[in-house]
Amino acid sequence: MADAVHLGSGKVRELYALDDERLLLVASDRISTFDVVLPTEIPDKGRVLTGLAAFWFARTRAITPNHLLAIRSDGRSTECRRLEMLPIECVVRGYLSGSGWKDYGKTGEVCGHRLPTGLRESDRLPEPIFTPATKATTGHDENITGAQAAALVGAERFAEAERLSIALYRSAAAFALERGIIIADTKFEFGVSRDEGLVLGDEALTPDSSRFWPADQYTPGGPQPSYDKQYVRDYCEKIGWGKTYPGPELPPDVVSGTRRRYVEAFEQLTGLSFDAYLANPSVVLK
Ligand code: PZK
Repeated sequence: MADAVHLGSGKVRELYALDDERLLLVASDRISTFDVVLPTEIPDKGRVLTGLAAFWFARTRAITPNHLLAIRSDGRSTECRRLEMLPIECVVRGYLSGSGWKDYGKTGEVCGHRLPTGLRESDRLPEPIFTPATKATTGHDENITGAQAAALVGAERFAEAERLSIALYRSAAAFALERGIIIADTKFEFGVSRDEGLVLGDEALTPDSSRFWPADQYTPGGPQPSYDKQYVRDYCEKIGWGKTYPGPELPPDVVSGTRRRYVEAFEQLTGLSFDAYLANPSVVLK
């Protein structure tokens, strides 16, 4: 890291430049809930997310190339190809939740997709839909229509990003469902490379970039428990935190229960023991 230049911070990640062509993406153990980063860390959370994203990069390479070059031995840092990132978030929704549910309630549409009437919160959609959003530098990403997204990236790039995003979601959601996890929705970020066109970047198909629900508890008609963050949310509700900065410290049982859920998601999806990942992070690439 001696000559890595810090480029930016996400809520829970750091980005460094290694040279003109390569970046280092480092996932911390920080956790956010209700958009606030909490003062207590979840041990190994960054390693779980890094390992899961790398696992998905390896098993979606037939659908799209990606930016991953190497996982470092710490299990939380990845070397990535530097890309020209598209200025849109490529969101795919297979279920009606979050801002999609809100927009549907107001207009019957989500990002210009007219949906059937009578859908309930968390219902599965007849087909997954591509619901792009702008990248807000501060505050919240804003849902936009396909026409608005196409105006930002060009019609051809937009059509390709939509096709790849839907294909990635279908493949991953089917795989995860067989392993007891519903991926209700997910966000992809694509970049462009000279020779390969659109390349999948960022961190993909993790519980931080997606809504993971436990399939065995799925009950549409209301909000679903979060696979990973439910203990944290329940604790925050219990103590009556106002959901504005600063967030509360988490007690040890909430930390350990939450860590267990992250590790469980990793093990269920990859079929690998998390200890095997810690011993040699590259096991997820095989
Ligand atoms: C890139 N971010 C988001 C911000 C983070 C992450 N392969 C790439 N090439 C060029 N730029 C990016 C990527 C990727 N991935 C990603 N911003 C730029 C971001 C802050 C901290 F960890």
